[in-house]
Amino acid sequence: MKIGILGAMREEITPILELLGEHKSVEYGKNIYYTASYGENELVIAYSKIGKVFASLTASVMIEKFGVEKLLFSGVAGAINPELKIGDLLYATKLTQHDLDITAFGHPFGFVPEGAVFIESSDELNSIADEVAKSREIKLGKGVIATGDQFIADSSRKEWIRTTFGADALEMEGVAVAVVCDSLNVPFFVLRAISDSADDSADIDFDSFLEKSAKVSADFIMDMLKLIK
Ligand code: 4EZ
Repeated sequence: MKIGILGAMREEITPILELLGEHKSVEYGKNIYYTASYGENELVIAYSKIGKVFASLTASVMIEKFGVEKLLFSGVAGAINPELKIGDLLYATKLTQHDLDITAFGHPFGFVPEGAVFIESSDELNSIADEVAKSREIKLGKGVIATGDQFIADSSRKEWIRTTFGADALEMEGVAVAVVCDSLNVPFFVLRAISDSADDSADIDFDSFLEKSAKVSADFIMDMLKLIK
């Protein structure tokens, strides 16, 4: 099985490349794709750069150019659900674009004609995650992830995203991967470890916890890989 592992920032994939040791790199579309074998699987790993546009590009390239058959995202997120603390893990059951707005024409937030407000992730990959969490006794949350091209460091915007979409966490790439994979029929999984609470200390927390939380997410993804056949 050829599996894509995607992060947004270099810090989000570095722990994976370190664990793999030997890997090759290929440059394409102004980005670098790292390839390696891991057990029975072939891996293609990259960080897209931040935001929905770059994430869509990288997910598309992984699928169309490198032929990945499943795509796993690993990274960090801001917490919305107050039960989520820094370092906690959650995966997205469904994802939405919180900054997509043609409400002037009577459409709901997050919707454009012929699209959908929410995109659901792969049940099969989500169950593998549940299995890993159970066997390793790791606390793993799940819920709605809201994506937008904004770093949220504002409690009232965060509250708006919670009430509008029922979101548990927010970040800047997940739904882009979801839209691409859903359109191209590739099962996908989005995992995030909390780096901040998207409030007025989000910038400071993000800088302090990016590396540590990115590693929490990456380690979990590596455990999942062993169960994907
Ligand atoms: C985007 N990622 C943050 C990129 C920040 C700074 C140079 C995750 C994330 C996030 N996104 C963690 N906390 C967030 C927050 N509060 N708002 C948006 O995927 C780049």
